[in-house]
Amino acid sequence: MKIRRLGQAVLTLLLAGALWGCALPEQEPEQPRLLMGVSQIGSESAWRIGNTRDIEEQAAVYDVSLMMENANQKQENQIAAIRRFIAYKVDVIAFSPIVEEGWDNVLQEAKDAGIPVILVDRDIRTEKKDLTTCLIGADFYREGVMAAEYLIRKADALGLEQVNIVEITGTENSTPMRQRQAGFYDTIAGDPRMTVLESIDGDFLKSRGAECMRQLLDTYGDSIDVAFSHNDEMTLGALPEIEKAGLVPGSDIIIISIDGGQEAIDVLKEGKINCVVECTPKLGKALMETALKLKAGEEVETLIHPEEQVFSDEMDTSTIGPRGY
Ligand code: GYE
Repeated sequence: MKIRRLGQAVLTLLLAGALWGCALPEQEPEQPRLLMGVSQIGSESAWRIGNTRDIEEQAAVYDVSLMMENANQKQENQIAAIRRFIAYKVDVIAFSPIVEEGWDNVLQEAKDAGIPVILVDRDIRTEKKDLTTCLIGADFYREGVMAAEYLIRKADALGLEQVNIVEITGTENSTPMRQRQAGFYDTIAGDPRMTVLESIDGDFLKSRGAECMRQLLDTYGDSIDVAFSHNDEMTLGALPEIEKAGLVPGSDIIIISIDGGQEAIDVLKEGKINCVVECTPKLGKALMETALKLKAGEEVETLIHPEEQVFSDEMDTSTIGPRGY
């Protein structure tokens, strides 16, 4: 008897539970683990587009909710975006500063609001301390060194006695422009064969790469031995200009590029580019992991450089796999 009553009681409880369950209001959707504001520079290159895509993909993998804003190559748009992120009280701000100077005020505002800032890809210059937590980006100085080391090997292989270089640089005052140039110049400085005829600002844009190359060809004609371009887009803009001038890129002029996007690698395989130093845009995974650590109050590495390599006519280029950007 007792046992039957107990059974009935359990059944009643179960039924009540089930009914209660049905009557429950819909559960709130789970909160994302973290809300991140990202100020991206723009869409100037395959590198940049690949970087944006990678950040979005990795955010989905790590269940991070993104507010992603494209600044269309304008510093003031980046500053406005960071201010919106602060007003929105995001957990973490990540941004890729178009140039190195001019961020002190807005970053102080983020600091005062208690929001950690992660630098992605490029660095800032400031007198103030602790405005940002860390930098996740390539070692641009090393990229410049690798480009110059390739050139020295190439000059040796061809037995060149004099090497006239033209340089098309990335955006003035940006970290990759400054450091790629410094690494390249420091490395060729010890080689008396090397002369930089001229360096012009191509702003990392394909159209500017073409303009710069036209101008350089007008001035120096076929005395140019090498074109060192700070990114693939400018290189791809410059190549047709060299051909229009009746010269063959890859043999009449040694072409050195940086990034390693698919299009440039295809042209390297065709022999019109001699060397491409890799700069990977795949920084999303390290970014998400760092942001989650910051939210959890854990220590983070202050500098994360991805591994990079050199692709060139010194290797069997048919072994280079798909690049993904
Ligand atoms: O090389 C270029 C892009 O900051 C590393 O910016 C990045 C550079 C990259 O537009 O293609």
